[in-house]
Amino acid sequence: MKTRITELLGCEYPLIQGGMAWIAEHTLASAVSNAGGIGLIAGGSAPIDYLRDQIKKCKEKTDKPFGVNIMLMSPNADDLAQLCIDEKIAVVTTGAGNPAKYIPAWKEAGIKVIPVIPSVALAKRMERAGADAVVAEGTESGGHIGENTTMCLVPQVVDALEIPVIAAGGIADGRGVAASFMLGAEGVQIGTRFLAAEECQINPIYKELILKAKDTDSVVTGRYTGHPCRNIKTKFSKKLASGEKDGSLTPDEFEELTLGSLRKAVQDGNLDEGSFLCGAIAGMINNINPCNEIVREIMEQAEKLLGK
Ligand code: TUI
Repeated sequence: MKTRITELLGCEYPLIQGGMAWIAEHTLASAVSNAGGIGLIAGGSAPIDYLRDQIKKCKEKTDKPFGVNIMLMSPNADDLAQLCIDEKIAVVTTGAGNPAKYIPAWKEAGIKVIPVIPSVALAKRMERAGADAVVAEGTESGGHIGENTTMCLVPQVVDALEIPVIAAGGIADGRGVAASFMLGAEGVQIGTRFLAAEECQINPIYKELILKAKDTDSVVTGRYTGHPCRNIKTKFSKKLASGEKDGSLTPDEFEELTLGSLRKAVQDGNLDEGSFLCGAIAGMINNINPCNEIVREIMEQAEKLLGK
């Protein structure tokens, strides 16, 4: 399936793995790239030495292109952005902010730049700033989200831009890919489906939560802090949601409770204090499979539906 995205990134399939903080490390990223997509290593809030080591290990596991996601709220974002240049990373995606100040240097270094955006306004700013493509991410996504849905956001971003658009949020099989293409997207970004990949290194308790999730099992917490996040319903996320709703948790108390909660979920499987981020599509994910099977199955189904 050739689009401007496969051409831009030099990959077989127009499928990018989500740059999930604490989750997207070299084992997962290299497996997705080896499967013909674009794997991403998440910089998250990691120290620079961690990301350098992950990039080195990823290069050892794949000779295909892979990328790095820069989470712009990270205090280390400047250093991680420079590391991508030093390491000659093929593609950088960004989240949770406006990456305009980094784009000239990334472009100068030959890096393909793909900001993740939750609105048409930001998409237009990114195109003007020199982005090669954007990921239009709907509120169905896991983690830090905007308000608009994939179905509404993607065609509006497609209409507003000349550069290619990658759809994200609520896509986990070939039907989602085909639907995204019908909306005008030329690629997809998929996160939650890869939580149930064999190569995904998260705590088994996290994978079990994804496999058991029903359609109604994700909840958005933290709107009142300005950082809304979609996660799986657990005792902890329900406590956050009710504290937010009834006012028994102030935004500051909420932020304090969630500090470090991604690591507690991903590494420790801590159901009492961990934030298990996941997209609203988790209810459709019922099997653990290797990345090459996941990617092949999704793309074969999409190609069939699109009559290719
Ligand atoms: O970034 C994500 N998803 C994430 S980041 C993350 S780690 C985190 N931890 C605590 C608080 C916040 C994040 C977990 N999940 N997705 C891409 C995304 N970007 N979604 C929304 C945005 C976004 C929001 C505002 C992008 C740009 C933006 O711009 C604001 C501005 O400066 O104009």
